Amino acid sequence: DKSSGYRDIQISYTADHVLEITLHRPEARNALNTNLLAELSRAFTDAQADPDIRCVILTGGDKVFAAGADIKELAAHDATTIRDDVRPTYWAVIREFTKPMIAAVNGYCLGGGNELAMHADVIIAGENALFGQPEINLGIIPGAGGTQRLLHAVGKSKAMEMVLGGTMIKAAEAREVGLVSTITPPETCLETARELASRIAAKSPLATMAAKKAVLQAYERPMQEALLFERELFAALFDTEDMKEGVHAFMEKRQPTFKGL
Ligand code: CO8
Repeated sequence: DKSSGYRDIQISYTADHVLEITLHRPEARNALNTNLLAELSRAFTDAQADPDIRCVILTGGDKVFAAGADIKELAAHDATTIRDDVRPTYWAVIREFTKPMIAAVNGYCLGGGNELAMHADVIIAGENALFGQPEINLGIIPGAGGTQRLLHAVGKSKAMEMVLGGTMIKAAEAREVGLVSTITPPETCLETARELASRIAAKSPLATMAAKKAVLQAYERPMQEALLFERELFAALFDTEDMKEGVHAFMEKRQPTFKGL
C-alpha cells in the first residue's frame, strides 16, 4: 500500500488522478525535520513514477502550513555538517517533480515552509495565512531557494523587506504582490485547491507537464532561448494522441478524454 509507512506526512489518493499530501507534525507546527523531508521526497518520487497521478496538492491542514525548518535540528549543525547535510537531496526531488503541484496554505507559512510552498506551481491561501522568511531572526538566511523564488514571486523590494526584516505578510497582501493566486475563507482553502487540481487532472498530462516545464524555463534561461524551448515543447505535443483527442472533441462538441499518450 503506497499510502502507508509515513509518520510525518499523510497521503491520500482521490478518484480523479489527484494525490493529496498533508504535512503532519502538529506538535511542531509542521516544522520540516529531516524525516518529514525524506518522506516528502519518497512521496514525490512515487507520484512522479505513477502514471495515474496527474496533479499533487500539498497542504498542512486547517491550522498551519509549516513553521519552517526544524530549528531544534538546525541547532546541532555547524558550517561543515550543514554543507554535507542530506536535506538538499530531498528538496531536489520536490524541485524536479514535473507534474503540476498546488499548495493549499492555512496559517503560518514560514521559512522552509514558505520555500516549500513556493516549490508549488500555484499557491491557494486561506485568509488566515501568514507568509514570511524569518531566518534572519535566527542569524541565518533562507537556504532552500527562498531568496530566489521570493524575488521572482513578489519583486525585489517586498522580497528584501521580508528577507532582511523578517516581516510577515498576510494572505491579502500575499495575493496583491503575486505570491498567492487566490485567497479563500480558511474552511474552503483545501476545497478550492481540490477544484483546481481536478480541473488540471482532467487535461492532457503531457500538455500540463510541458506547460509547467515551459513556464519554469523563465527561471533558467534568457528570453530568446526560453522561447525556442517553448516552441519545441509546443511542436512535440502535435504528435500526441491527446492533441488529436482534444482537437476532435472540440470539433465534435464533446468533452475530451485524455490518456497521456
Ligand atoms: N522548528 C522546531 N520546532 C518548532 C518550530 C520550528 N521551526 N516552530 C514551532 N515549533 C515548535 C515549538 O518549539 C513548540 O514546541 P513545544 O510545544 O515543544 O515548545 C511548538 O512547535 C509550538 O510552537 P509555539 O508555541 O511557538 O506556537 P505559536 O503558535 O505560539 O507560534 C510560530 C507559532 C509563530 C510558527 C512560532 O512557533 C515560530 O516563530 N516558529 C519558528 C519560525 C521560524 O523561525 N522558522 C524559520 C526556521 S529556519 C528555516 O526555515 C531555514 C530553512 C532552510 C532550509 C535549508 C534546508 C537544508
